[in-house]
Amino acid sequence: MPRTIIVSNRLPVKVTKTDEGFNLSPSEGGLATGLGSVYKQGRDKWIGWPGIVIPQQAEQENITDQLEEMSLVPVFLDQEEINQYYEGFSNEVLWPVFHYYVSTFAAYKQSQWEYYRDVNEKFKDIVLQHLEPGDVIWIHDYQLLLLPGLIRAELPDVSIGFFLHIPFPSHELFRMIPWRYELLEGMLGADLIGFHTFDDVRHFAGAVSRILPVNVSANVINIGVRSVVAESFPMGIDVKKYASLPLKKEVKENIQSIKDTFKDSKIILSIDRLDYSKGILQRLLAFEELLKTHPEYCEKVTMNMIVVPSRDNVPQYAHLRDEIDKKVGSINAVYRKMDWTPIHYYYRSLPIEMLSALYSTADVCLVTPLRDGMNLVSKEYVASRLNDDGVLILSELAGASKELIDALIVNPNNALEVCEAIIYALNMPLEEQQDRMRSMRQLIAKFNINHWVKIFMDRLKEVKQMQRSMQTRHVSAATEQSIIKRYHKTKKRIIFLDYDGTLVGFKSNMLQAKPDAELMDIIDKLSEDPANELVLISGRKHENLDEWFGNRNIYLIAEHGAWFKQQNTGWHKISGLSDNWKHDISPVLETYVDRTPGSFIEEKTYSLVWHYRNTQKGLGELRASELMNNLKYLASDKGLQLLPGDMVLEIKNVEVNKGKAALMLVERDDYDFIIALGDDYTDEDVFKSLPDNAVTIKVGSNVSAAKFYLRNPAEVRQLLLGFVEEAVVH
Ligand code: GDG
Repeated sequence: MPRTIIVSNRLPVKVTKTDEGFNLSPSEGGLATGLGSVYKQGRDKWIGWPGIVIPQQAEQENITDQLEEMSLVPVFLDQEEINQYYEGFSNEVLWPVFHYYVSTFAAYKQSQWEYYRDVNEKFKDIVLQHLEPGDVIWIHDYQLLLLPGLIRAELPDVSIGFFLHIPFPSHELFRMIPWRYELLEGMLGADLIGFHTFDDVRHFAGAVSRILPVNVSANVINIGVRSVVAESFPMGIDVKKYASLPLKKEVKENIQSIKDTFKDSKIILSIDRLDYSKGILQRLLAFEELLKTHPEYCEKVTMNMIVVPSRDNVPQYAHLRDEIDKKVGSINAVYRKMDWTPIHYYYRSLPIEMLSALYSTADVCLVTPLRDGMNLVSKEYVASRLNDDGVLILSELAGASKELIDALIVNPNNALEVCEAIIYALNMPLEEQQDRMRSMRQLIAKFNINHWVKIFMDRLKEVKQMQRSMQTRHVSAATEQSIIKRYHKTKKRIIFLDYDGTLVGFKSNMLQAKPDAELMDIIDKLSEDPANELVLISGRKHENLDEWFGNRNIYLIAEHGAWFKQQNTGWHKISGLSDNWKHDISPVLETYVDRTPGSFIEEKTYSLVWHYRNTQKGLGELRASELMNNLKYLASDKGLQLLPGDMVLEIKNVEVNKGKAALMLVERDDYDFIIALGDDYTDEDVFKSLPDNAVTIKVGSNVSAAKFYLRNPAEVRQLLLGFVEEAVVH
């Protein structure tokens, strides 16, 4: 069993200083509660900050020893690091931007960024000190976005999972952060990146594809040899723990005392960490609305409000606390009766036995964050309802609302809607409460915390295996040498080279992708050797290939095989084909050009191509799939093939096919070395048509029928140079 090394900003325990020494207690917050019971299995370790600044070396050692017994490893941070990395960059920049509070709170300070980077480095050093071969690293949350990349730079093959516990914003917001590239590159150091919801995955993939020059297909991001997968893993809770707590003696006593206190009054529960994203003030407004517009509920309903102190050194949090104090004070002052107080407000952390009693006694749990990655309080409430009664009111902006669809789902900014939901909840018949609660209980029982850990870890293993199988197909130095050796041993060779994406990179204007001097030199050297038949096989127009390569000693195949030109002869096109279909297809394509700025049509002899490389990101892809759908039936009626390529959609006669063209040439002679290199969909026909002993090489890392792959045109050139340069030696 490989060890898992969990890394997060905070350890799951909080260290506090007492007269007798140091005291360790569980820390609050979703991550600590969620993973706290899981990591203790096996020989796993958890690395993180212990929640206290300890300047003395001797005291640090003392704490390290105490933590070691619990398989915990501290990362000590000094006060300035806490101010700048944690309170500054993490909580004044990343937290607000990721929760869509961008204009109000985010301020971009270079020094905070530098501390953020340095503290991530510090975490990296400690992770590396404790790492053993075979360990799997699981990094958590927004404070450590750079850590996966820093570890990857040192250990290219190690398994790294990353999980973001807060929402990932739309790229429009994310790109406002000055260090957007560095942050994304840091995250992409992981092999698997997990989020709570599918919306977060889409936002992340959208940001990566718009901000970094990498290839993203759906939720897979290809960066060189590594494919990184982004996926949603909605986090669950320790359901058994929350379901068994109400049976404990201490909890039962708490339940009784709450019932005695509130007698006939119904209880609405509100529990959060102090945070503006939790919508605490908005919730108070909705409750005030209820008391104002429905006075019949006064004395019949009480709100139990627990706010757990958090980040109160950050000015916005201190301000929020004051605002909550004032609002609670004013509601209580206006509506209080001699023997009834509308809001029982606690600004403190409560022991779990009290928390469980509060969940058990609440008729309604009001969870209305303005943004929340998941929200575990809502799930804990459901898990605590052993009689299947009680009503959960849940914000549609919490990740949990995607799963707990039987809650009363509300918009937290709409005080009237929340107020009506409270009234509906207070009057909900028991049967309806039980129907809703049962289905939510079933769901959270299945998708519990162990399930979450298991599916994340299983998927990480799969991703790593996928990467390793790609790596074994990558032309390594040894494979390259063996291909070169085989090349030199053979006497009659045929070499098929695709052009765009294989010999040269893509350019925004296709005529800019001209062959450079190095490429011409390679081509000339290869074609000088009388043992070689060099074939350039491209989808480009024959006029274009003729202009660039017409006078070279090579065989040219243009427009996917519609045109061909043998050395020292003119161009021929394959006979018996019709292009009458263009009259019907052209007008359709033109409507797409009119609707999509930046796109254009290229006309070839037997094909029409719709190019969308220079259109707005996302729009081109959307239109291309619309166009595919639009032309599906028309194309098959007319014997045409729709070929999606790299930012193009080509419509061509089915008979024209690079595979057929290549096969025709291969069958003309008895070759003892056949090699084909190509990067796109149309080259797959070549790979499939060639005999088994052919060396087929895909350029880029997508799925392919080729035996090997190379990453980019530079690697292709290196291999070809190997053929010609070694010729001198052999
Ligand atoms: C982040 C994301 C995501 C609360 N009061 C007390 C107490 N708690 C515990 C609750 C719960 C946890 O704190 C709060 O978890 P949330 O999920 O509601 O919120 P965040 O701390 O903001 O967590 C969030 C989470 O990460 C996990 O990925 O769901 O969206 O923001 O477990 O029970 N615990 C104790 N006393 C209290 O007074 N002992």
